[in-house]
Amino acid sequence: MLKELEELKTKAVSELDGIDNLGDLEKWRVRYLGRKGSLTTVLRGLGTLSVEERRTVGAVANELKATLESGLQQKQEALKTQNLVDTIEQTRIDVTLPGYPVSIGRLHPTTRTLREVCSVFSSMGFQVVEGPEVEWDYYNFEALNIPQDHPARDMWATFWVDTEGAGRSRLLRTHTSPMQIRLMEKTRPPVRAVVPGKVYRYEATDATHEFMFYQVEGLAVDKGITMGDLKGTLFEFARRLFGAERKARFRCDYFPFVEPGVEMAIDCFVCQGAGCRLCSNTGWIEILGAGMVHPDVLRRVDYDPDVYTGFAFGMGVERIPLLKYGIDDIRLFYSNDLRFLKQF
Ligand code: YSA
Repeated sequence: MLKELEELKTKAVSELDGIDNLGDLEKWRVRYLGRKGSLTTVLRGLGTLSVEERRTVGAVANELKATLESGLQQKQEALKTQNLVDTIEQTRIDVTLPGYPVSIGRLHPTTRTLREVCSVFSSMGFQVVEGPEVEWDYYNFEALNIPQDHPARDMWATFWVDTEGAGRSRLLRTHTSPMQIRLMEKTRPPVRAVVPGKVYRYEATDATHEFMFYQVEGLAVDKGITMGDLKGTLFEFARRLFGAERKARFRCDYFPFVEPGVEMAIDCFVCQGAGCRLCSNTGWIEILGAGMVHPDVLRRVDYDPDVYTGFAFGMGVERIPLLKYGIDDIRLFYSNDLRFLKQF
């Protein structure tokens, strides 16, 4: 029996030495010290021995039990400490590593241009106001001398929101000019304002045309305002935005709400005026329509055209970065291609 205990000790201690995880340690405990474990079975069998044998074998068996229990406890503590060290190792952060770069956002080229345009006009004494994108037929057309069935409506074929009948239908505004009426209805002269905002047109898109784009409307009404003021203001604007070396051109144009009407164009940056695909072989890119506010428009808002005169203009905002940065397709602005947008 003593020999059996000696062998059991050798085996148990050597197995315990080789254990490197808590799962195996538990199995070891059950194998030797559990209810049906090897040592427990020996201890239970002591009753069958003679008194003399029981004394000797009992003492050795109890000593072995104490040895195994203390070995178990030491191993448990060692493995727990090792586990903790492993966890710390695995979750350790190297604070000396470089951090992830934070990508910095930037303003969309249209937003930058809008701010630039508004700041030039602010410096000339114009206030900046905004208006609704869903507009009444009355403000978008009727009040601007474009009644139902007027051919000028054709060039602004558009997105209707609802159609309740003459003057009471609503649409996505086709230009920012309705704000001329809204402004004059609310204020008495002198008026000097610019209106940035989105406009919408049912348009076949190409390199210079989008179906949604931005305009900045300008309006100045006072006593004694002339065509010379309009030209001076817009040429100064072009000089500040494009630089003195770029050419600006004024030409007659027709808009029902001005008399006379003009368009302003800047020489094409791609072909320097020689003619190319971007400028439709004209050498010029139109950036705005303008003119002297029509007397009927002034009368409609209760301004006396014999006392007050005014000029107005409406410019295409995307055409400005097109000309300034040499972008050859307006559709790039809203196609959300980061390779394009990150250049600004
Ligand atoms: C005219 C006289 C005034 O007293 C006041 C305003 C105006 C402008 C008028 N309301 C208007 O919208 N004229 S426009 O149709 O010729 O557009 C003005 C400018 O918007 C154009 O010169 C062009 O630069 C830009 N534009 C027009 N259609 C566009 C466009 N830009 C991008 N995509 C389109 N589809």
